[in-house]
Formats: sequence, C-alpha cells, structure tokens
Amino acid sequence: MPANLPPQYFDAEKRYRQAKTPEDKIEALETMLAIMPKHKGTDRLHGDLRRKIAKLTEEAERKAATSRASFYIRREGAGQVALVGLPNVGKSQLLAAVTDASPDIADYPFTTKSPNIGMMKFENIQIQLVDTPPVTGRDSRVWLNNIARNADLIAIVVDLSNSPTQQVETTLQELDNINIVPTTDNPPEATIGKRQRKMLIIANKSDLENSGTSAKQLSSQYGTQFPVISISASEGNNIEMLKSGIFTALEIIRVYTKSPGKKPDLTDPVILKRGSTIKEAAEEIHKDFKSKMKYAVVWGSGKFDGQRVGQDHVLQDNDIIELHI
Ligand SMILES: Nc1nc2c(ncn2[C@@H]2O[C@H](COP(=O)(O)OP(=O)(O)OP(=O)(O)O)[C@@H](O)[C@H]2O)c(=O)[nH]1
Ligand SMILES: [Mg+2]
Repeated sequence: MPANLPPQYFDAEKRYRQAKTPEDKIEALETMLAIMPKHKGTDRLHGDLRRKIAKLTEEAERKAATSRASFYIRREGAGQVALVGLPNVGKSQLLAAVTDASPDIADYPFTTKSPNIGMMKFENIQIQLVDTPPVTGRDSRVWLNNIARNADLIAIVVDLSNSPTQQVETTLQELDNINIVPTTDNPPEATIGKRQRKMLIIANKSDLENSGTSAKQLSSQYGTQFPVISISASEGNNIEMLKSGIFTALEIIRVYTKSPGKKPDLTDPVILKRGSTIKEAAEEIHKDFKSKMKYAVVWGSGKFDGQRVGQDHVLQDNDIIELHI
C-alpha cells in the first residue's frame, strides 16, 4: 500500500467495506480511484480497483435484469386477468372489491406504482387479477410489456363519468404501441406480427350521474368487438355479472374427473380451453392416459348421462368424465 494516500481515500475505503449494494461499492471504489495519486507506485492498486469496479458493474447489471424479470407475475388459479387503464379509473378499487387484496386507492392519479395481485373467487374456482399502474405512466412500458403479454385476458377499465370511449381508444393505442392487439378471427393486415390478446371492457363508476348514457354509448361502439360490463367497484354493483363475464371471456371450461363407482370431486375441476376434446382432457390429466385410453364416459351438458363417447367428443363446462384405460 503506497504511504502517501490522503485521509479521504481511507474514508472511501471504509465506505466500500461497509457498503451493502454493488452500486454503493462502485461509488466508493470510484472515489478511491479519483483520490489516488497516479504514479508507478500506485499502478497495481489502480488495476485492482478497476477490476473490482468491472466485476461489481456486471453484478449490478445482472441484478437489474432480475428485477425487470420480476414484472413477470406467475399465473395462479384458472387464469390471469390484467386490469389495464388510464389513471384514477378505479382499477385498484375493483381489485379490492372482488379479492382479499388491499391496494392503495386514492382520488388522485398515478396512485399505483407497481402491480397488485389478488385472487377472485368465481363459483368453485379462483381467477387471478393483476391491478397495474396506469398505462400512461412513465414506467408503464416495462410492466405492460411483461404483464399484458403474459395475461390470459386484458380487462380495459374505464371511468364512465369521463369520456369513456376516448379512454378505450387511448388504452388500446398504448397496448398497440407495445404490439398487443385484441384477438380477432380475421386480424387486419396492420396487426400482423403483433400479439393477440383476449380483451374485455369494464365500465366503472356506474353509480355516478349520466353513467347510463355513457354505458349505452360504449356498448353500441364496442359491443360487437368486446364484452362490455358496467359496474360500480365502490358500491359493489353488478359484481356477480362481472365475475361470470370474466369467466366467459377467459374461454375456459371446468371438467371433473371420477373413478368408476365413485363420486367426482366437484370442488377441484380441471381447467381446459373451451372447445377441448376428451383426448385433450386426457392429455392434461396425465400424459399416459392419452395413449392408453380405451374409452370415456361423460355426464353433463344435460344431454349425457353416463354415455360412452369418442376421443374427439367436445366437452362442455361442468362436464364429469370417467376415463377408462
Ligand atoms: N363513484 C365511484 N368512485 C370510484 C369507483 N371506483 C373507484 N372510485 C374512486 O376513484 C378514485 C380512483 O380509484 P383507484 O382505484 O385508486 O383508481 P386506479 O385506476 O387504481 O388509479 P391509478 O392507480 O392512479 O391508476 C378513488 O377516489 C376511488 O374511491 C366507483 O365505482 N364509483
Ligand atoms: Mg391504482
């Protein structure tokens, strides 16, 4: 150690030893480097400090990448629904109304800074809701990219008291900016290469004056493209309709399995995409079933009562199946 180092160098060195994060360590090391006189005697020390800084910078970058990855929210339950919209429309209030979550809710915009998660019970299943920071926020691109892309359904939340059709347009535009477009059977050419997502409109604050007129306008403008559901999150109006609307929009069905001579467990359905066949159900339940299955028996849909069906039989919500191998 060269003897002619000033006291500030040792202060910085102390800070380096006490620092907890790579960023703080880098800051201290850079101070040490700046203070240190440059001559032959300090060459090795210089090199040492530079190597340490390079290593810590790498570490800091790795950490930043991991925290970006944390915008990805692991799906739980029967499906994941992202609540997306402009500031102050009531996304967090809605999450609080239908789940056990208690997010910050306030009468000023940009209250939500990072996503809030809650599980919404619908009949015998749980659906995951993700309340997000407003689409027009500074950091929205990062989380929108991760959450909206990963979600099974995007719920566009609008405030009925404040030009809701304009809000839908702005929200769709923000989603389009990150290459997310509504699912359609015949996507327009302009959307080729973009990611299609199922969407639904939640028209909130139906308790406020003149909301009925705005709700009608929304339905007539978007009703053929998206389901439009009017609610009041704060008053709890139309919440049951919202839950079943979300379930329907997710395009999933519940199927129960049973063993011969036993009753099915109706509290624990297998979740399948709407339109799934017996073959696909078997695959989902156990990969061995698919190749070994001889036949299946179905109860449900009003039509079947213990009837044998083929592999290509299309299942309905709440069907009970018995797979025979
Ligand atoms: N009248 C009425 N007010 C509501 C309703 N839902 C939410 N609010 C109010 O609207 C304001 C905004 O609600 P939030 O849930 O914080 O809105 P947000 O969309 O999460 O807002 P950001 O986090 O900024 O994006 C609050 O003052 C709520 O009390 C509703 O159904 N009716
Ligand atoms: Mg919020």
